[in-house]
Amino acid sequence: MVSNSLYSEYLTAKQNGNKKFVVLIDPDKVRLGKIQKVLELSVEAGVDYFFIGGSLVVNDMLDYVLKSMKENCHIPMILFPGNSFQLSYKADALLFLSLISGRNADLLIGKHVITAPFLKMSPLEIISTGYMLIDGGIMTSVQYMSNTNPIPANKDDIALCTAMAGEMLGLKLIYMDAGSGAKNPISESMINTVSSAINIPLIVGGGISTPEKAAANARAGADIIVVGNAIEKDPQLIIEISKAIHEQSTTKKSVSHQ
Ligand code: 1GP
Repeated sequence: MVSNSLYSEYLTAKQNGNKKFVVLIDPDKVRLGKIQKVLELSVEAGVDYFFIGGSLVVNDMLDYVLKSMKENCHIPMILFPGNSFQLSYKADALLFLSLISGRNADLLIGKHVITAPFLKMSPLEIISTGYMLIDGGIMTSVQYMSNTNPIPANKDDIALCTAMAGEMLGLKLIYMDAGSGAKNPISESMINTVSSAINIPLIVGGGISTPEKAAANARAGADIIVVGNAIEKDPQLIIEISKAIHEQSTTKKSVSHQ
C-alpha cells in the first residue's frame, strides 16, 4: 500500500522545481506487442509516472495491462478514470477527478458519492484532482462523453478563476487538459496564468506532440506533463520528450523509479 507517497513526491518535486513526465496509456488502444516497446523506452527515458485510462474503455484489458506493466517496470501507475468502471487494485493510485470546468453535477460530485465506499476500502492512494477541460480545437471524446463545455482556449481569466476555486475547495492537483488528440494544445499563456496563481501542482496534457511544446509548457509553469496520442503513434518520441521536459527542471535531482 502506498499512502500519500506519490502526492508527497509531486509536492516535493514542485517545491524543488523538478518537472515530471507522464506517459498516458489507454488500455483500449494499447496493442499488446507495442506496450512492451513503450515500457522499455519509458524505463530508458526516465518516465516518472504512467496514467492509465480513457474516456471510453470498451475492452476488458485494464487488469491485464496493469499486470503486464507491473511485471516489466517499477514506474508508478496512476488510474486516470474516464468513468466509474475503470478501477483496479493493481494500480498504485487514482486521480479522483472532479470536472470543475463543467456544470455536470454528476461529474462534479455524483459519481464520487457512488464510488467513495469502494475507494475507501481500496489500497489505492486517492488524489483529489480538479479536472479542467480546455477547448483544443476539435470535439474530443471527453467533451462529448462528459456533456460539458470546455473553457475557451483564449479565456485565461476563466481558467485562472476555476483553478483558484479548485484549490480553495481543497483539491490537491489541477489537471488542465485539452483532451486526447486535441488539435491545439493548451497555450503557454494560459499555463503561465494558472500556474502563477496556485500553489498545488499543475498537470497539463492534450495534443502535445513535440519535445519543443512539452519543454515550453514546463517553462510556462506546468509541473507534470502528460503525453498519450503522439507516443501511441511513435513510441520513440518518449526519449526526446522526456529529455526536453527534465531539462527544464531547475534542480536536476529527482526521485527515480527505474
Ligand atoms: C488526455 O492529457 C491527455 O487526457 C493526453 O492527451 O493523448 O493528446 O497526448 P494526448
